[in-house]
Amino acid sequence: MSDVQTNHAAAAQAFAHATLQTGADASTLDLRPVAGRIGARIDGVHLTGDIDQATFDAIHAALLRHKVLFFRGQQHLDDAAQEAFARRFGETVAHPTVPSVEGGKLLELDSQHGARANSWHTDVTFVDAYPKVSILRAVVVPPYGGDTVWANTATAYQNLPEPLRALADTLWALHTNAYDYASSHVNADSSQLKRYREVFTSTVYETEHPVVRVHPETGERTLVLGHFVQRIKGLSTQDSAHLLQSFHEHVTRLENTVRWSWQAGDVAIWDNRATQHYAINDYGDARRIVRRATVRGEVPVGIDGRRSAVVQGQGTTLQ
Ligand SMILES: O=C(O)CCC(=O)C(=O)O
Ligand SMILES: [Fe+2]
Repeated sequence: MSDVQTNHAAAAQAFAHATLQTGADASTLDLRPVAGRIGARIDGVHLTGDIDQATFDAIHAALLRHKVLFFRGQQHLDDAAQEAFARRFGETVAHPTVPSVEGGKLLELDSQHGARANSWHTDVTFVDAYPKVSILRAVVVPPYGGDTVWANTATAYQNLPEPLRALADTLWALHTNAYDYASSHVNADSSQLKRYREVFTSTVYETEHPVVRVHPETGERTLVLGHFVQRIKGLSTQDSAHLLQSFHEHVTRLENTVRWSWQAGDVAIWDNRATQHYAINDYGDARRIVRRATVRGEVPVGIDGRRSAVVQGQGTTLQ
């Protein structure tokens, strides 16, 4: 079987599993894939906190299958309604260090405050039970640029050459919010970014995760990496950096990604246990504002059954 066939077989299996779990059928949605391995657009759905259960279940099943879903024209959502919809997936959580938008738990990323997430990451992996689902709403969109790209960390794992996959299965990595901004951000010394970093790291968190986790809903294996990784345990800094770079190149191969060009009122929902993302910083001084709701996740479990462990900072109870 070719790699592509293997992918599709695995995705179909995961989907069958998800369908079984939720009793939903994503085929009831007006859904079209946006790229080959990740991402689908859904039309004809009005997202609200009280969306009917069958539609919600279909969205949930589609999310597990496609990893990121895009909805246009959701201008009716305000902060409270965005959070109410997010609560359908579980308990919403505030960011551990960045203050929320007043009155709720949403995280705002405003380009004028230095919040430009132009580095590959999975959200909040410096805590143990990092978010399972993130829901992002475009509030202000620049006249050009500012797209976001997502990568599928399940297909990235499946498509690793066998020896690298076997190695990944054995590895653990230390994640921290006090990561190396300079290595991942151009102009990291701008005073604005420095201020943002000060807030972001006001409490330092460190957590050890398996490099490969078993997805609690689909049973798929996914890679747990991205810019919060400080190093792979048991390796020298140099060996760790080389190996991380190899995995990173597999995760971010263009064939393994989907890119979304935002319009105001768009909503993107991603399975944060099976993706990484990157917000492209190519819009100069133009304003770009997005708001994110996050849903509490599960403590990752590696393929040997071991769970992630907090090294520093609060664990699951206070994220
Ligand atoms: O600005 C974006 O498009 C994504 C920002 C981000 O990383 C996030 O919302 O988690
Ligand atoms: Fe993010």
